[in-house]
Amino acid sequence: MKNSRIIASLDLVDPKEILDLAEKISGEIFAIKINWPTIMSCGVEIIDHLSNYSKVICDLKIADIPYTNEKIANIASGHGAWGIISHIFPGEDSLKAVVKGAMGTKVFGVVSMSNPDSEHLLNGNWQTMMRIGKTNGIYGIVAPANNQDLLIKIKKEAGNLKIISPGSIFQGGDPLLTLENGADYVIIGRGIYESKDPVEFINNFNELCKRNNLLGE
Ligand code: BMP
Repeated sequence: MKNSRIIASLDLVDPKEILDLAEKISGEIFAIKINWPTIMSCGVEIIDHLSNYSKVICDLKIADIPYTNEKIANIASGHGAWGIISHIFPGEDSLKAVVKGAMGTKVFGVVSMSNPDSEHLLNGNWQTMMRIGKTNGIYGIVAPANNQDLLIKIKKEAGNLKIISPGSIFQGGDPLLTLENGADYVIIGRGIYESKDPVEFINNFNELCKRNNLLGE
């Protein structure tokens, strides 16, 4: 579905299972996100294979020195990633290297996280990280679906940056409210792949978005 607001986080480790599910849902979502468990279990080629079905966002949360960051981003881009998620906290030099290595693949920067203890270290610095992101060519940011107060504040200052939000359902967030409060896309993992019928779950959520005038362009 061209205008779906769902990014399906397929954090599965069996290549057949992930490709079968990707085939079933690809027409009804915006993109698929994969993370380290999938890439480490299935190999980096899983990015190429999934790209046959959908846009693929590689959630690598890159957080290293510039030299290493550039290489990581470049490998993901070379395998067809549509998007890459990077940390911003290591600093401007490190983020610049991600954007350079990404070669046009869209970079999403983490400005806050959904795990409760991210309040202690990371989340308080979201404004600085967002400023660094904006001035270094990122396409979007990651902000939590289970912390609506923070999401609303982040939305007010996000400008053109797309907001993608994890933390719904299994982490307590409400995906519809997350879109209402300004996220462009909700990232949903276990809520989809652990549901009895992932296709039905996705169709129902797309329908709910439609009824609430929340379908994207
Ligand atoms: P789930 O819907 O099953 O909780 O999955 C959420 C996904 O989003 C996981 O891949 C997780 O690593 C990722 N994520 C998150 O949950 N919170 C964040 O702040 C950033 C993430 O990338």
